[in-house]
Amino acid sequence: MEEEVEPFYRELPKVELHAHLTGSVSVATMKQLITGKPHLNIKHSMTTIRKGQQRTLDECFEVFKVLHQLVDTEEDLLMITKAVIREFAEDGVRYLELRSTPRVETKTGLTKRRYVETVIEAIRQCKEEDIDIDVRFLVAVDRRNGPEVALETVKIAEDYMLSSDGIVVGMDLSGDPTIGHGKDLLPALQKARNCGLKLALHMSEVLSQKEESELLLTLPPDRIGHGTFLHPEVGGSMSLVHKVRQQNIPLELCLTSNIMSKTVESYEKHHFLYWYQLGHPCVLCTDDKGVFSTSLSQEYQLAASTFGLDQEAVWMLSQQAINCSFAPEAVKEQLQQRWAEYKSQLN
Ligand code: 6MZ
Repeated sequence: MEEEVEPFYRELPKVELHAHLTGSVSVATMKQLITGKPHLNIKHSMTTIRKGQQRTLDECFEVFKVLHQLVDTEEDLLMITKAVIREFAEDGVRYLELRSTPRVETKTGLTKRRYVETVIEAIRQCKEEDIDIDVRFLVAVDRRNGPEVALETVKIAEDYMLSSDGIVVGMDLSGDPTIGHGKDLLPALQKARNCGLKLALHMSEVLSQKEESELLLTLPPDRIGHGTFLHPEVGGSMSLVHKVRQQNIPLELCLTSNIMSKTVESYEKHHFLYWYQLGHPCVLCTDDKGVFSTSLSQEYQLAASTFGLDQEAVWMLSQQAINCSFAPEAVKEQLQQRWAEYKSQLN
């Protein structure tokens, strides 16, 4: 799959803003984990959806359960995080925001705080190893776990935002969109916002989330994940579109993920086009590069071939993502410079 990507897309410097850690684990790393835990009896076909295959969103969430069984110690977590970061860097990603849900594994003694510390440690080690990528961490709330766990997660995120030298920058709201309601999570998200954490929220990933999206937009979030059903052509509303546009909230768009999990019918019908034509900030992302067998350079190539974008438009799409990131201003400026240098070599 990787060799199908043209060098231009691989060499293009890229920003990845929507990547779930466990879903980003590659086939190679997964093989290593499966081999190391034969007693779990997990087959590789249970962890990845191959090109051309599709699953329902429900089935995708079953895949995550299998993956969580495979990653249940600090050592596993450190190993997968470093591998994922290395792979993104090899794919030309120069700035990455990884998101992950802190988990407890009683059998191995993994706690939520050790989980967050281990991810931070992996990010630090990659920096020490001079891997050419700036990595930040968004602590994720799984909506399935309800308001109390959400509040607990916000507290954890707040503590590490203050002690991680800028590595923890925000929070994500994710998980099965058909379970729970955003209104119950609003107090926790409000609290996160008030203490300075940035918010990247999954919104309108399925049609039934219309009312919830209205509510979440009152926060407002700093970025929207997917936003598949926001616009009226697919059952959303102009009111939602207006609110998103008025507040200029960037959308994180994951083409392959949406096709493979059957929330979008085809690449041609992806809502990227709707928002892109409005001139609204759209950021191409992978979502779960391991589960959906993709890479960020592949997503750029797919967007270019599907929507007829030339190299200049592709470069602009990737450059625009810098300003949608939660990086400090000084980092954004450095990235802008790097992108400009790359462009001057292109011409
Ligand atoms: C919503 C998703 C997702 O947190 O263990 N996740 N949530 N929609 C999606 N679209 C396909 N893909 C992944 O990574 C896995 C977790 O990320 C969320 C789910 O909560 C999943 O359990 P971590 O690193």
